[in-house]
Amino acid sequence: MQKPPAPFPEPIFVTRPLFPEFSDFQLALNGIWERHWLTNKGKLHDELEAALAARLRTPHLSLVSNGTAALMLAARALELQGEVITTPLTSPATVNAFAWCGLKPVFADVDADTLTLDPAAVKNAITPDTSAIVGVHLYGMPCDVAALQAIAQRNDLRVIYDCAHAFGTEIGGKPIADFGDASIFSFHATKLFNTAEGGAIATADSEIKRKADLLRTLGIQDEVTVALPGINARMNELEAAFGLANLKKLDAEWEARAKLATIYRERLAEIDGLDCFELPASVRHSHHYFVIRIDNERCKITRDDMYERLKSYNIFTRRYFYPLCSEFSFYRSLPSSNPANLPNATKAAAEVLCLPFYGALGGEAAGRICDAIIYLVNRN
Ligand code: T4K
Repeated sequence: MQKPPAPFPEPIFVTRPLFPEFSDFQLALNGIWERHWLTNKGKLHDELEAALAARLRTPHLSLVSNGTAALMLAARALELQGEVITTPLTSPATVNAFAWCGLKPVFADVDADTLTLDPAAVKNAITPDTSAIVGVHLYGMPCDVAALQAIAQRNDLRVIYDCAHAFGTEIGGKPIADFGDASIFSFHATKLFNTAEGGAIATADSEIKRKADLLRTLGIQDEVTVALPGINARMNELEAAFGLANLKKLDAEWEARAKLATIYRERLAEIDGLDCFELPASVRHSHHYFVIRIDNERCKITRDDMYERLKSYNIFTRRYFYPLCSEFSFYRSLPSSNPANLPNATKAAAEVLCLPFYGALGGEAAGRICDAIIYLVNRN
């Protein structure tokens, strides 16, 4: 029997925000002090907006205050009405943002393997009131964009993609923001690329960009014209400075995470009933999360047991996204929330576990996390 591994002396969380070099941030702050300009399309804001549009290879990008606001603004810019079809296996942000815009969420099941919207389930969920499909590229796994686009075209629906986990993802060399009418990103502290709080709307449609830019700043077009009923969803100069400095560290962070992923994959491959969530070879990984699925029947330990017991080693994993959004008290009574309608999402929510995953974790710590996982499986 393997010796029990020693607990980590400090808590190990699912992620740790990427920080820029302090000197780079400080340099950018000097400029803010000199210009005395804090928000409302500052110099750094515009620089970051341009840098991200180039990095994500999208024709138009609007920086905003967070990913949730990006979803709300996208819904408004596309003038959605009635119902939107989406996945229950996502952050509350995805669904709540549309509900805040007065839209009715309709949940469709996910594909059993990709955990993204199942096009057949989407097709079945369409009613005369449907205005859009909202896909989530969950854990950086792209939705079946071709099938969803075909459904949208046939039924005159708009498509929004939630790319919060898919910064830098490519499908067959195409950037992730190439698909749908609009794509939203989150730059929250816990995201691969972060500005502490932040987000963006990317689109190829100049009219959506025009509206998003107005909507993020109260709809104000000029001193005497308020063109749209907008909100305040602006990114400020401090966040933009943090983001510009952080961009310099992004490639190294991605590489470090790729190495951690290899360690996890190699060490955990041997466990019966535990699978690492894999992306197709044609997809460039965002390395946003490292996700395992524990089959509660086949594995010697259940997902929830693993999640609880790892805490005694000071390892704090997360069950993103359990419970499903369809199980929240305020959505539970929707007809589409019936678990019988969502068998794959229900199963996945009981199986997924996100392991600690950030460059500063280091290979040695990832190895020790694997030791703990393997030990817990074998002692059962
Ligand atoms: N769409 C999707 C698919 C999303 O996942 C999200 C956000 C959105 C849209 C909306 O984007 P935003 O409006 O947030 O920009 C976190 C994030 O708050 C949330 O942004 C994210 N999804 C969600 C999946 O995860 P929590 O409640 O799990 O975060 P929290 O505070 O527990 O942080 C996780 C771990 O990170 C902590 O245990 C420790 C570490 N941490 C966190 C922060 C904030 C740090 O070490 N330092 C920090 O500053 O929601």
